Amino acid sequence: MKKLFAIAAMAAMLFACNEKPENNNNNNHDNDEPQFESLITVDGDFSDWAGLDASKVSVATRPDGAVKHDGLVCVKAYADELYLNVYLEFDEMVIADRNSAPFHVYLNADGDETTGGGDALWAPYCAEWLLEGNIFDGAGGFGSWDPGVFPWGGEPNTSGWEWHPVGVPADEEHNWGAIITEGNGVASGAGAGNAYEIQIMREMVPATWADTFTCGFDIQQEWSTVGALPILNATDENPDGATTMMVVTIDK
Ligand SMILES: [Ca+2]
Ligand SMILES: [Ca+2]
Repeated sequence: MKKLFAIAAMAAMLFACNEKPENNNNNNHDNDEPQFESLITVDGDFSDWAGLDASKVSVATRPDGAVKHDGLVCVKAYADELYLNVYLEFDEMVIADRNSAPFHVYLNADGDETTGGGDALWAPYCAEWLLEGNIFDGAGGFGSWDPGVFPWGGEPNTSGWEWHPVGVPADEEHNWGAIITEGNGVASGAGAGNAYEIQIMREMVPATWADTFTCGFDIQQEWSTVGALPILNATDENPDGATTMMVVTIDK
């Protein structure tokens, strides 16, 4: 009888042991589901950008001649299934202070020109979101750009610094208007030389994302814009070189 009990107990144990691998198999099935891998890796090695289908990459370059905010030389944007990837080159003569260089991404994420507002550099003013972070680490080296997220709280189609939820003051108590503060994993970045790459996880920005959206980029020193793209040459009629934002279509 004892023996029989022992056999039954062993059988139960075996059954229990068998259950585990089965569960693991189930987990493995979950893991077998195709996981998205971006063609861009945030590592400060920019050779991956050369491998992209150029027809799917949006590019803005600083024009020759007089440019009011000439600190950005080139910006590329590539939106894949998950991310908005951004590559930028800055002018080291302009971005001389590596302690603080806020980089902004203005997003007309919904692609709707009747919503949002924005910066006077890009018309129409229709960005619903602003991402703000520093590309440097505050100690002279590159850091990982992990921006705060600010919603447009001003009147539609107006410009100014109205980056806060409607009715919420943009003061220290309210994180200066950010609904997600810097350092919460919205994006990551890495740099080398005078170039930098960024990967923004789109679903971390609580936006309505259109398949085709527009964006503008600026970089600052001492909290003043010194570089912007897209931008046109400065003229008497258009001293800021204001233009339209960059058009990006998600590569699905
Ligand atoms: Ca890379
Ligand atoms: Ca909009």
